[in-house]
Amino acid sequence: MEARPAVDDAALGREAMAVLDANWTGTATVPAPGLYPHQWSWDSAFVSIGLARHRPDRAQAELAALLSGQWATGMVPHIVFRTPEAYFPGPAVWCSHDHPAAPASVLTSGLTTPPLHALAVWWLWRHTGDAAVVRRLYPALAAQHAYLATARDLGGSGLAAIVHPWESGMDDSPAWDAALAALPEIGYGHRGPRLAERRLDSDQDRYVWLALRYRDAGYRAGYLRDEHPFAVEDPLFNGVWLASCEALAELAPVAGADAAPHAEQAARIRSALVERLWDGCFYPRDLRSGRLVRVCTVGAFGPMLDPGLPAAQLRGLLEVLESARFMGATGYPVPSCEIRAAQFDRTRYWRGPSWVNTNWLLRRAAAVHSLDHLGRQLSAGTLRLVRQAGFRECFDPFDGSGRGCRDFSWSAALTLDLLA
Ligand code: 9WN
Repeated sequence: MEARPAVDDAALGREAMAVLDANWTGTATVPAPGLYPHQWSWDSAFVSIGLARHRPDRAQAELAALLSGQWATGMVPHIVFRTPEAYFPGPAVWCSHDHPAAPASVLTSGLTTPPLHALAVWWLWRHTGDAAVVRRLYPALAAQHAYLATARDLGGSGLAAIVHPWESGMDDSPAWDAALAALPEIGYGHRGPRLAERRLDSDQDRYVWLALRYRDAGYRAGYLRDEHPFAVEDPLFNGVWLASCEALAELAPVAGADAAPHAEQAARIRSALVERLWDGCFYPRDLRSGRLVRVCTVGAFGPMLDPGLPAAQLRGLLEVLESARFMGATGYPVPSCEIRAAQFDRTRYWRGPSWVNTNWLLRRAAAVHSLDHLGRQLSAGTLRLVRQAGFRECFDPFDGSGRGCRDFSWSAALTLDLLA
């Protein structure tokens, strides 16, 4: 594993800030130079969380820039194209400029991503007390949640469905293998610049095919409900949404709005999670096959962000998390897939490696449940990863070596938060 000279907290913080400064375009922060040259949605939420205590002005600008890409439907896109740099799939694939609901001023993708944004605004408000930020951003957040509650409640259960693996934020997770395998064989030969370890070419073809089908259907909610072949209720996506609904319930009065609809939405998501996705662990539900996808990934712990998670589920999740299936067997927190699963692969992105953002979400979950020991373990283990290997995209959960790209924004931003 690469050796880095020992750095103290102050130096690590300065290094993290330097990465974020280098990745700042003047309008937004790109996830990493080269590989991800535009603005990604949940990346920006994590960046803003990390900057909240240090550069609240930039944290606010980051979120406002992202929300300028919001569609009239309320959908917040997973990519807002910020630079002329090539990326596949770029604007020509999404054709947002042709869609009446897309913003005229900026090009975007047509998919969404885990809705962490209300939690990020709440975080900023909590650390700055700045009510003006809340008043400015609240309407966009409320519209985003209304979109999820209507256009994305494809199962009619109160949960939002993702319609593409990219919407999960965990694009090559084994959780999507079966749903992707059920799609027709596609031989596009569409090849973007990708790291070899990222994903199989056949998967990349299916990702592109799914995106094009949705685009060609005019990004219509009715098409998603009746025809789109990929529709999954995911515990991470919905756990994040629940936490954001709770955040919006607190923010609403600050913006002069009613908290009750957000609290009611949170309660609906909470009971649907338990009724539909719980079976000893939270599993995604594939709405097309009607079945739970029984592979336990780090996404299973998303509902732990909810302070109201029932005690039985909290106990069950903690048992799984601390067992040899996850934290009990690896030197570093938290593998993205349980290590006893046949699909576990310590070298491949969301199929095994540890990520700073999911570690941070779990640390937040530990804080909301007053699990101080777990919180300290997660912070210390995550800081050990970045101290040893730098602000890499992800890390080998056994030996802590870095994987994916370098100078990755959310690894740097959340380090700032963990150091605070
Ligand atoms: C597709 C930008 C994004 C993250 C996702 C991560 C990866 C893209 C990719 O990078 O996804 O959107 O090319 O695989 O999986 O979580 O938002 O950092």
